[in-house]
Amino acid sequence: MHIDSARLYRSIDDLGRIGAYTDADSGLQGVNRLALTAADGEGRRHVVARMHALGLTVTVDAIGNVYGRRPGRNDALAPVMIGSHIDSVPTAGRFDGCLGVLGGLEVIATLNDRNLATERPLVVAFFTDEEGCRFGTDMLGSAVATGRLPLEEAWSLTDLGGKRVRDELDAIGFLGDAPVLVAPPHAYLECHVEQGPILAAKGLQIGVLSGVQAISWHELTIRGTSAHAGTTPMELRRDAGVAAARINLHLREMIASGRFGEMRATMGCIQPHPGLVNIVPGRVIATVDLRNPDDAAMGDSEAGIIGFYDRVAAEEHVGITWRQTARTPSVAFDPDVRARVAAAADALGLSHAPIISGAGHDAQEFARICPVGMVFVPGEFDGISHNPRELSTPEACANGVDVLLRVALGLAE
Ligand code: HGY
Ligand code: MN
Ligand code: MN
Repeated sequence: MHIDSARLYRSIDDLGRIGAYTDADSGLQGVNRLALTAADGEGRRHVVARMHALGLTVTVDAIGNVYGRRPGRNDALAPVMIGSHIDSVPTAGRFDGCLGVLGGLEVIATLNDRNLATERPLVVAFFTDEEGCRFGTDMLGSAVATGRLPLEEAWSLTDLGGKRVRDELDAIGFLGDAPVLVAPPHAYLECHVEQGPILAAKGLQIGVLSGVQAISWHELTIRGTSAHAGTTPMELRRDAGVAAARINLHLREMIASGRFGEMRATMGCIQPHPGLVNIVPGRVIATVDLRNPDDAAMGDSEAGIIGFYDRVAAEEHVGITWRQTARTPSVAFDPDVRARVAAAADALGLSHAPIISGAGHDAQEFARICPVGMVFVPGEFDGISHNPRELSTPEACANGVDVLLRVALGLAE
């Protein structure tokens, strides 16, 4: 039994048209469905309509997570859940997250086509603000659903414009009333594009996830003194821009030192104020994104960069305050479900290998409350992602969702 590859890819293209934009840098058509914007709301309604068309019973919870349920022969049993996200970064392609949600719907459509019932119920879900880049913390909806973040705390998060999660949920009509703590599914499955170069480089069709690396996000406020670029002697400056630049370069030096394992670091946001050519920036908002597959090395890298904040503050005569906006440890996925994913790939004659995810996923939140398995599919152009060039072929997507179908059926019987 195979899914309908053309139908799957059409559904990816259809959703990808919602929030579409022409990317100024590349000229490519990208996707911007930033969490809880009007475009996200439109994308959500599009997917909910597909859930209804597939006969699913849809519930929306108080953080805007959406669950589409297909009853099982024994409907009292815990369901097999297939989930991911459909919110995107502002410069996205059409696969990140969407492949997992639309792949889940394709699994349902394939079973409906054959009028096949399963012992356990099946649930296809998408979670609020997986990306985290608007309100500051990633896997927001799934973290609330699995009890890591309290609902009130999630509701009160604000974006850089001061808009609150709760108000934005209400504005797009997804401030649901279902309770947020999800009953632990029998298992949780997620199919996702790899978003990196490993599978393609090795000519592999499927990645069998062993887990996800640790993530740590800091938001820094660096305060100096805005001053005249021409008249202010260098020794009198308190330049917040130089302080941010030194921190950014120090991250590179830490990685080059080899003392922090496979550390990755990114200063994705560097917002100078007033940000004009002839004024020394008096304030900079900057973010630090640390990733590491090893929790001890992550801890060492956090201590190292925090110590450097103090050193730069002293040497550049600026004030640096920072807050931890996201922090998740490395997560290992369930060995039995991993074995099922590998066995499904074998049964389908698909080449596969274990892989650790470089990106965070909703699956890692569910790993605290139930067995979890993830399936990766390779991407083109070194698997580039968070970029409109993101592309996985129809065949690659169908392979991943075929594996998803087999594993879901095996778990649901
Ligand atoms: O940042 C991440 O790893 C994911 O894209 N939210
Ligand atoms: Mn994703
Ligand atoms: Mn992403």
